[in-house]
Amino acid sequence: MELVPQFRADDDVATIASALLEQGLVVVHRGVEFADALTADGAFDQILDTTKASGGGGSFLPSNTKRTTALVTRMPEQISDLVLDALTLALCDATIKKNCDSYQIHGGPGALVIGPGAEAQLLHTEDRGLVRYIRRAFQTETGQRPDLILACMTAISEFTPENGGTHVVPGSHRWDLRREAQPHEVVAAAMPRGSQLFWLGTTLHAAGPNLTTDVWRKGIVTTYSVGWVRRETEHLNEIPSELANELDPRLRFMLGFGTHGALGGYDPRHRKVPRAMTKMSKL
Ligand SMILES: O=C(O)CCC(=O)C(=O)O
Repeated sequence: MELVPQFRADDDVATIASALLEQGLVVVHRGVEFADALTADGAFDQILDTTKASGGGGSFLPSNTKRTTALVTRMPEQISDLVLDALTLALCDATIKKNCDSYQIHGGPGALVIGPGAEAQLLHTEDRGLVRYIRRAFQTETGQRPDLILACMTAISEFTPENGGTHVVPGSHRWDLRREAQPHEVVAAAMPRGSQLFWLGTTLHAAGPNLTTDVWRKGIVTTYSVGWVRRETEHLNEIPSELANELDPRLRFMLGFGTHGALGGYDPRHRKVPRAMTKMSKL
């Protein structure tokens, strides 16, 4: 098995899922058409053109990074297809569904674009925002953490070790949080436009350095989480009710317009809210 297991979209989903659970990450090659469908109308590039680069100076993001989360609002049709993609949902089913009734969109979908000169980001895990509270509330240590998050990076441009291709640490998803990766354990996940990198919420990863002088590494990142944790991106604040009403009901539900068991209810007599779903099973 390669360090970063590689698959094609028509490979057996169960095989892809078992490599994801075993190594903590996989790359799935989907062909350039997959990215073309997301960018053909020019909306994505327009969003990038109007987004200022930021980061650096000791912040979480590397310098010269363009990042924006509000893609559902700005390119809803393409994002709906991306987020509800059957293979992606099958991988959510195989990883985080066992720990919830239904999963949700945790962070993004957002553009994550690394510009020339950006330095390497510090390795981190996607569950870092949750695990500190789990540890505090349950007074447990973090040797083995449950699968609560699945992340997906779609390559809108080619990802290479030179232009900021995501750094990943295969196998780190089962490490204790205190273990630091050694340089020889870190791999740059190279992939062509249209491919997708999936990693578990417990897998160490980071944006790689962009050593080029003129290449922008462009990606769209979406994270999914079990439906009972607080989302990293609060879509209810970001998405206007009129747009929410037009969205695919499954997408609307996964953005938080619905409940998870007894969680997330409200009294609909007092405010006109988007057509919220009470149960995913009704969709
Ligand atoms: O841009 C990347 O490749 C990964 C970035 C990342 O993990 C983050 O900003 O949280």
